[in-house]
Amino acid sequence: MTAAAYITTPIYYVNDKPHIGHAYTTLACDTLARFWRLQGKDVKFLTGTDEHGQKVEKAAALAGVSPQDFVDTVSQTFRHLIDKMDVTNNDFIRTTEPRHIKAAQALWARLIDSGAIYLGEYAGWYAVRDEAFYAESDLVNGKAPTGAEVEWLVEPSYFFRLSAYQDQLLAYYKANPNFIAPDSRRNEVIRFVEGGLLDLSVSRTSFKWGVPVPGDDKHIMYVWLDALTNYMTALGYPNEEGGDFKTFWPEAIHIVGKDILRFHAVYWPAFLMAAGLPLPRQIFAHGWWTNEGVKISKSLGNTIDPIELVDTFGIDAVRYFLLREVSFGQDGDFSRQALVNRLNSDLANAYGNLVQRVLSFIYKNGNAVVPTPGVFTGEDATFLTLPAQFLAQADIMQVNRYAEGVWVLIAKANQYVDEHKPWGLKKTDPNRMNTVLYVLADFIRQIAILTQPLVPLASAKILDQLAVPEADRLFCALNQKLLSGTKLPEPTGVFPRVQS
Ligand code: ME8
Repeated sequence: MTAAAYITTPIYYVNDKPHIGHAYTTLACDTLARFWRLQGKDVKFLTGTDEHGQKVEKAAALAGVSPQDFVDTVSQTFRHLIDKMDVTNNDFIRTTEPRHIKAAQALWARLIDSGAIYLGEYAGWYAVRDEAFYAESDLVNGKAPTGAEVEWLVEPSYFFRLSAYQDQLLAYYKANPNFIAPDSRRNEVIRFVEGGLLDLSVSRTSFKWGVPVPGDDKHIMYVWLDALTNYMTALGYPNEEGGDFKTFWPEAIHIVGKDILRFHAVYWPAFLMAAGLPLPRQIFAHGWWTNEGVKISKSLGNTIDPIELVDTFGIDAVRYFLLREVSFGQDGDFSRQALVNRLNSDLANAYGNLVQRVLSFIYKNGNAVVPTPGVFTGEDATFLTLPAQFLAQADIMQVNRYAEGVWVLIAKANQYVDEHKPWGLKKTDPNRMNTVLYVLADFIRQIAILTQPLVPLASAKILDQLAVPEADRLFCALNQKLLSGTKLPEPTGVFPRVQS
């Protein structure tokens, strides 16, 4: 049976246009999805937009359009970004779709049935920007800890009995140490839950733009309860017997920024426990990007437009930089100079040069076919096993380490070229020259298979230049060999140098 994998990005708010932070999460998920497909897994990859809530209602009013028109337009900008970045999601969910409203209401009904939701009254400090209530003790200088403005709100509200799930959550974290990753984030969540949980207000009557509470449509559902359900909607929930839900739900990995970890690692599992539904496999929280050392924010006007970056540098370069530059899980700083430096050193100099010098030499001096090797030395044979050895112990959840590891192999290939100097062998030992070139070409083939999740366009181009059939590009093809005598196309440069 083929193993299944299910990966999700957060669904992004449509009150603003996409920026580098959104692009980062989506590209990280795309890289993991591509990696698992190369392992032969059946992968479902979901992204989408979070379209309800007071923030959106207010933004639409400000723009002078209906909330629906507003969300239709902004959601499109997120789809556009995905197309632009060649993201391989198989579904794009919008919380205003009928399939989602049905799923959110079905989950609500189950929480009512299990007695986990009750009607009460809410009074508290509400921050529209965060879509969250804060206790008096949370406020910093009269504002939310995030800096958002708060307002005092009293309204009838349904509550979720979050307080009843403290022990069950802590027991679950303990029994499933990989449920929250990385470890530092897991410890943070455990400390938070140990500090005690209050029941959570899960409905609103003060505005209208949301999923109506079944049977009491003066209330709309709290946007986070609505939003989190998206991950199940896309698998056909409330149809739990459907193949997709059964196959993919237990495999779910939610990749989120650290800002929304609490919603995913505390509220979401508690909702699911209360509804008697299985929990996702993992919540992974990545770190936060700053821009040249400064927090990214609309009000500071320093957001980075991913579309502009892709237009300037190409998608492979942008994704390589973002994924390679920081440890997956840690914060990172974006700087244009760092991006240019990395492109020139890692992509153009190390990888691009290797491919270009080996393939052009074969093209010009080897009749443009895969060379026929003589006998391999022990060193040649060992060298050719390095990529598979590396892959066997690679962990794609440490995606920057994966990139580092592949680039160590690239450095080894460059070293092999320098040590064995195929061009110098042309006159003295053409047989050995062909062996060296064959070893290098096959090593490049293997590297290009490994780089597919990181730089998919360039990797495909390199594999095309080695005439590797589409069907032979999965990880299981690493151990195959290039077929001597196969005609090769004229090589062209893969990574241009960038002016700094
Ligand atoms: O929170 N660095 O949506 P959102 C890294 N709708 N990642 C960043 C980032 C930055 N500076 N800025 C944003 C929401 N992100 C909810 C989610 S899910 C059921 C509902 C990324 O549009 C990061 O993934 O505010 C963060 O968690 C997400 O965008 C927040 O997106």
